[in-house]
Amino acid sequence: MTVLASLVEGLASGRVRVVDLTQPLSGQTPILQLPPPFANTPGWTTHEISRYDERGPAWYWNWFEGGEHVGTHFDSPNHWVTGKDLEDVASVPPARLVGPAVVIDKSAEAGADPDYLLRIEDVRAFEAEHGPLPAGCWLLYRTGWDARAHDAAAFLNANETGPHSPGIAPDCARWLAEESPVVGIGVETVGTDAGAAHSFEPAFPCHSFMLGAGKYGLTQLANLATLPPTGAVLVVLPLKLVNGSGSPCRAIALVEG
Ligand code: 23J
Ligand code: MN
Repeated sequence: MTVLASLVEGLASGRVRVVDLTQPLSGQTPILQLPPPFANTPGWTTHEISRYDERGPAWYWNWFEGGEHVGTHFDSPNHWVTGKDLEDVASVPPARLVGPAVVIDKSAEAGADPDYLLRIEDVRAFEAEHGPLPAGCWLLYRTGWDARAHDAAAFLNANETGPHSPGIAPDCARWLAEESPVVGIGVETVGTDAGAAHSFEPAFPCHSFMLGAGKYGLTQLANLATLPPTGAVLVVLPLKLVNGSGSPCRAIALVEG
């Protein structure tokens, strides 16, 4: 049997499940809030064209406007100055959009400390238990933040000192970008960097190192709790926006068993 025939059989028999990792996209979708003096992205807005009415008696359709970095979305290398001469979102090779996923669960740590930062030793401990990170893998970082995604205030978790949400320590971001086989990092939070990452050295280290290395980001994921630590296959499909810096996307995982 061919590999794809086995996959089709697995899908038909239910031995391969398809898990939706995507948050719903609407005017309620929480959006990133950068501190002044930086410009912020607009959120998502849908406008009705017709709905079985005089504007179009037999059809319903909408048009929409919104930022490239809204909701569950993909960051391409040209999003950051460190990757400005690298791929735009339309140029990302499709083979990089399908690959093995590993899920590192730090939801207990992030539940106790909303500023929790993933460390190199966390990734090393994961590898000691589950084996080395596979070539071309997507590292999916579970923090439990998806439980807050329906509530913008809880999701952004800002107080007088700014937003507090988990992220990746600068040296870990550099190591993942420059020394690990990871092609992308997926998170449950509004961005791949911690809420407090504007104050890190360098600022926004995950964006800076990962996109500068020609790698990718993926945000606002759902349902990571249902994935195994290893063995899932991620499929992420950003729109092919010419010269785009990213795109809202659908992300799914194929899971066996
Ligand atoms: C621009 C500046 C800072 C950040 C971001 C964008 C994102 O999180 C994003 O969606 O790429 S932290
Ligand atoms: Mn982004």
